[in-house]
Amino acid sequence: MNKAIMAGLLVILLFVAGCASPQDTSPEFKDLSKAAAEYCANQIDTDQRCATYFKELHGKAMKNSSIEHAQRIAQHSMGVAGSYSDEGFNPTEYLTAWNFNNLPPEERAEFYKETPLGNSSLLREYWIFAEDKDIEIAPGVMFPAWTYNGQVPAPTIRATEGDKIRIHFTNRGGKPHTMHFHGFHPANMDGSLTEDFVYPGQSFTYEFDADPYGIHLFHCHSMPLKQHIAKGLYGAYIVDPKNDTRPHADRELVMVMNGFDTDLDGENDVYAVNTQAFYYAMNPIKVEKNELVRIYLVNILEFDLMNSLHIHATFFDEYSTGTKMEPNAYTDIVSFVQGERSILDVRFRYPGTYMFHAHQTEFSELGWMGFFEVEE
Ligand SMILES: [Cu+2]
Repeated sequence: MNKAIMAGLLVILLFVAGCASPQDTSPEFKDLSKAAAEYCANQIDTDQRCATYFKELHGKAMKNSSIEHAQRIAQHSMGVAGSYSDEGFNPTEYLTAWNFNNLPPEERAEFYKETPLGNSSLLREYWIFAEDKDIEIAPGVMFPAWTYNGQVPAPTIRATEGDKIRIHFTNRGGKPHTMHFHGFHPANMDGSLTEDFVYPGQSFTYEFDADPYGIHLFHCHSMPLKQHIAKGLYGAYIVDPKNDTRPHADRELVMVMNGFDTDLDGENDVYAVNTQAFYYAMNPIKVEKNELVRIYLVNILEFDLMNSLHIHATFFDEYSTGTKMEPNAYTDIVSFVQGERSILDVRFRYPGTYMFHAHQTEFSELGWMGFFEVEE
């Protein structure tokens, strides 16, 4: 993905957020969109014509066009295909999907099973497979990924402290893979040494206790490690505390910060939270005013040393690694190295549309930017 194109897309998304009215398919509107896109696509020099065209377009859009329409035209003018395919991975669904709760019961039973253990905890069994699959990382841009269960990030695994986790893992991919979990487990469950590699066609069963409570992650630990992570083999692992004294969360969201190296030069070309560049800019995350939104945030970004999340117009409690009942910070930005993660408790005081993004502006211009839509 060309940087200038994505920068232009960002500008357009910023612009169109907030305008809503009937459609305008007039040639005049199209030309304005095209011109605006052209003059705003240079992220080095600010062209005055960018502001002029957008100002004019803004006025028209407010009167005559819908957000979707302006967005589609602007994206097309810049050579970015209009929208994500409706099939396959859905980042909105991913936010609140754990233990395959997004699947209908019969289908869910193929991948997840709970058995009471008698001591008020559960045996949670998962059926996970590695599979090579092309995934969509920007509108119309496919990436040849290595996945767990055909998606990046992998399905989220969630248990309560003290539960037993058993994972039936099968490698249907083309390289040796493993599942390496952060958390307590015996050495032979670590999935990180050569003897732990699960070769194509083979299976392995991982078993360990859910401990400690917090927000964790899992990823392939096969070699070369950076390739196996960059290709998409990772997911979030949440362990809920047995005795929870934190405020009750009204809404919970899983966010995994990642990126993709599309030209194999060891640098990311597309950045995102939950894989699809600008997805939550096009499809804002709906929350309610004053409710407690709990975000389980994980950074798995390869190649870049740091990543970050900044949320506009609010502050949040940060529970670093989620392993204590008391927050360790009250802030509006967190910065993570790879593998670092936190639970963030956020409330929005005012209704409206608020941006969230990496505060490395390069990352946000290449896709790592979205919106919360706060409703009354
Ligand atoms: Cu692997």
